[in-house]
Amino acid sequence: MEKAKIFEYATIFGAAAVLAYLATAAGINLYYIDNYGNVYSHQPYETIKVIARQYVWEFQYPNGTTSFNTLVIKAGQLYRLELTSADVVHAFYVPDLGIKYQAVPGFVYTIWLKVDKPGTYLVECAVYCGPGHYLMLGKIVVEP
Ligand SMILES: [Cu+2]
Repeated sequence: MEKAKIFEYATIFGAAAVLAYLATAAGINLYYIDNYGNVYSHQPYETIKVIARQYVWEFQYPNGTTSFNTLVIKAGQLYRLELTSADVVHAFYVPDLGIKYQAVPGFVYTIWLKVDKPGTYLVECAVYCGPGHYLMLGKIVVEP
């Protein structure tokens, strides 16, 4: 093979290898990126299911227990919230944590959550979901 051809192939395969590496690295990390661009790969996390329904927030923990309207988590621990709705469209709104996601029946939205400051944070429904919408208040209790 002449030198120009070798250089041509080297360029093509070199570029392909770089692109393949970037796509793999991005693909792996995309799963772990939160709303703010924080990447949580290689960190242990717990999954909590958040189910919105008229007019209550349901939280299902990994140990099989369930709570209503109050989510209890630990400060500094990483959580993967899986948000969905059991009936109509709601929105999971936690103003002090910068979280506002729609809860749509049939879809699951992922929220990576890590709160370092212990305290109580207000949860409200931010989409009018029926006459009891105003009742749909909850809280996140972050324990030290
Ligand atoms: Cu609602």
